[in-house]
Amino acid sequence: SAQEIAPGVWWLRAFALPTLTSLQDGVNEVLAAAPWRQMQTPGGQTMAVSMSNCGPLGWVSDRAGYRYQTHDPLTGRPWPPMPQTLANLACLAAEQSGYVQFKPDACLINRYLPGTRLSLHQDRDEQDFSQPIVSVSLGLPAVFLLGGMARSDKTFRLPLSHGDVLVWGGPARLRFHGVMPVAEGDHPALGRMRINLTFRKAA
Ligand code: MD3
Ligand code: FE
Repeated sequence: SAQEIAPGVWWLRAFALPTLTSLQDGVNEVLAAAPWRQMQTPGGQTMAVSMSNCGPLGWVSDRAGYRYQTHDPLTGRPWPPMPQTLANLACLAAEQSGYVQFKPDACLINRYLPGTRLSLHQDRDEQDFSQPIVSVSLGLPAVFLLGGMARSDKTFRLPLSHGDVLVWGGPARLRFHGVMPVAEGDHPALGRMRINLTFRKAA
């Protein structure tokens, strides 16, 4: 059941568990075509999080900046299609949070090994901020940081578990957020990693 934990932020605990095996199959299929890679920040640093994408658009970062593009820079091919189970889950989670007809065109897949963190940032590379973002957490647990509209605003901690889905829209869409370093562990389904699927309408 969806719970609104802050204006526009919905937490659907264990929402992804019933479809877990088909989600995992979908992710593995994507990774076979578009393998994990660590992108470069515009400043030239290697990002700690490994990434891949599926769907018509994929999020990329390099010396030229952050953007969405139709082709995988690693393989030169279009990003693999978004598996139907992934798209369906994102659409259903958005709907249960009051965001009707969410049709993501981009799914960023993030991999966190123990010790990996994601520093506080805003998601602002998309065209239409009236569209929500849906995030699915799999594997090792993580503490998610939810800030405000300014980087200096106080942050709240959300403990995210395997199968949890978060939906961010409306007044929450441009809030700062990040992920604390993932603790060491060995998850029964995914081993020593956390995977996050982030569904967005980029164009
Ligand atoms: C809160 N990924 O890839 S997704 C990202 O767990 C990213 O990998 C995180 O932040 C991860 O950009 C969390 C959840 C998320 C996405 C957008 C948000 C949280 C958000 C926008 C506003 C507030
Ligand atoms: Fe983000």
